[in-house]
Amino acid sequence: MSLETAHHRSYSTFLGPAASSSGGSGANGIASDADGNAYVTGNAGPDFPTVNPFQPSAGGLGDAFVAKLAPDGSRLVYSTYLGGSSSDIGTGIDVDAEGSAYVVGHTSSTDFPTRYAVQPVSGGGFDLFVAKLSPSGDALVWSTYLGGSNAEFVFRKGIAVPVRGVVYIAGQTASSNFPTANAQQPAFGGSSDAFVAKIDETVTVAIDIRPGESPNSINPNSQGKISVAVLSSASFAAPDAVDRASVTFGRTGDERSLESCDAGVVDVDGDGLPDLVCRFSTPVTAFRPGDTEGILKGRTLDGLPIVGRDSVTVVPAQGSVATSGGSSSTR
Ligand SMILES: [Ca+2]
Ligand SMILES: [Ca+2]
Ligand SMILES: [Ca+2]
Repeated sequence: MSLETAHHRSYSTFLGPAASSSGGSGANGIASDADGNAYVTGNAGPDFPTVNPFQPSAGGLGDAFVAKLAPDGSRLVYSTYLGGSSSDIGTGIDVDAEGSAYVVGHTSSTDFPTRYAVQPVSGGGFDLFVAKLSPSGDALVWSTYLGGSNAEFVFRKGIAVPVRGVVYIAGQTASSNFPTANAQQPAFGGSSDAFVAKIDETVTVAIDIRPGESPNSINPNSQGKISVAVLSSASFAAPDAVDRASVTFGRTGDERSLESCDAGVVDVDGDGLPDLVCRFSTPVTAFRPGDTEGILKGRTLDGLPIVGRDSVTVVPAQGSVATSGGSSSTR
């Protein structure tokens, strides 16, 4: 039977090491984008072919692979290993409108590659991994463990990405301490349970409004500027990671109030890690009496959304204005 006829342009191809290599490969999950590219994940055998890879060689014992095939099947757009020194198996994959692949699987590696991780360290035994690759396959956008002290597995697809940066995961856990949040069933049922998790890729950063001051007083009638520091942590170097031009700040976080960010670096909280300090136009931040929180939003240089929150005290405080005369508001 031919897979190519006058009406159907199709393909069928092997994907794996060249002949005479030892060990086997297998695919477990597949997705496709609007252009007809196919995205595949599974377990890579030794000598798995790589093209423009994020990880060009195996981390050790069996790794996962992620591969993108061109629409006609004749070419690998990219193909990369993904894994650490122990066993890593990719089981499910989905893709967003920009062509970024999101992969889920399970790993017993304690050195699985992580970045901007929700859970940077394995819970023990097998854990899930969830990872996002750049559209060209040569960068890990983010990657995290997800699991407790016993075994977590994902079988079959186990992943859905309805929109960029929002990932749903389903699988199986034997861990009574599986990490939960906003759980409809907070307690482990015993033996093994199913689980469902949603991951939002927005990176939460620590910020300090008016560094060195407390409380963080803001006078909305001021024509001045408000300084805000984006604080670094061991896994987030704010001066290097933040796209300075992207930063917005104010009562909702969407206010385009940016005046400037420091080119140099300063350690505002004295933890030895240089922080990023930016200044914002007070009128544009739109703070009002009664506001208790300032929100900063932006992106990392590789396009991940960031958000940070800190308390504010708006002066004059609520209740001390517009109390005379009993007149109603004009709006
Ligand atoms: Ca491995
Ligand atoms: Ca585990
Ligand atoms: Ca610091």
